[in-house]
Amino acid sequence: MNHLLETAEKIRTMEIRGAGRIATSAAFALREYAETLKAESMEQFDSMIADAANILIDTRPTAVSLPNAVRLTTKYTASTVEDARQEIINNASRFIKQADEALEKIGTIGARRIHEGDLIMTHCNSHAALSVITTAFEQGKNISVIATETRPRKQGLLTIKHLNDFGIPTTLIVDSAARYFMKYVDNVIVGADAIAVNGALVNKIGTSQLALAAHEARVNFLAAAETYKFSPNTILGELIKIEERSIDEVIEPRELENLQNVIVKNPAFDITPPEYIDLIITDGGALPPGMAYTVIKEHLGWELKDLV
Ligand code: RI2
Repeated sequence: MNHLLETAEKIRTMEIRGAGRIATSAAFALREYAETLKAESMEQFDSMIADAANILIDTRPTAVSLPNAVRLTTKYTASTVEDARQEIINNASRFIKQADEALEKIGTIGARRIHEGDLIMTHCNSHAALSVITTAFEQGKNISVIATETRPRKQGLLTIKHLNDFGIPTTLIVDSAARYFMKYVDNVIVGADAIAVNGALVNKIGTSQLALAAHEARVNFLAAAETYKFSPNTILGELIKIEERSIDEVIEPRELENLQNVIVKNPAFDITPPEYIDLIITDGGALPPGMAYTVIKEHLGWELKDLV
């Protein structure tokens, strides 16, 4: 249980972050937990696994990759502890392998949308979006990138480091400069924390402003998202919860001391409507947002009857 609790804490504090990484580290933690868990009966096993699943799911509310990974990993049909244990181990290993392969497929598919000389704008730090960019670059396309800083946690700095290591010419800008530069951009590519059944994209706060600016400037707006980031529960009409993080990420508490009339808000994500999204690059293909239901049904295998 220790490793699982440690993983949960690292996800909560964002030491482990990025919707994909959160999901695979949860699968790793559950695999290790299942390997060592001691249960006297199937009932005890069921409840221990359910508790572990909930601990992980409760760490961050928005990235649907997390509950999807946990559900796929902890789905077992066996009726003995040993068989169920093995099923979980196999599920976790399969999920981790498929997640790795998905990033590669997204890179290959997405790179076809990138052309020689393109200037790409990206936001935050998405391994899926970066897979598209670095794959296109490694194919010999002469591209460059504008990366937004991404306040408040400045994940843009991780992105510029990653791009620099590949040798990709990169410009760092503050978030508020996105529209100023949009007229020079050929493609905006961002990642996804969740995609709703209507094709709406939930991603790092500020994404929807980029989408709006891209729409206005007639610039392509692409999201890169593994199929396990689509949200089955939105079929039930559930809304994706937007995480509100501590205001300490935005401002030093002492700077607020004498400002009795001021409050600070720190939503971590926003929602981009499907009308502003040209394509979602998934491991199942480059799809228009309107195909979200098909992804949930065919790739995740969940239909309304499985959910209610
Ligand atoms: P990958 C991140 O969330 C960002 O919003 C990023 O776009 C998204 O996850 C997807 O990242 P956070 O964990 O899975 O930084 O593509 O809050 O790496």
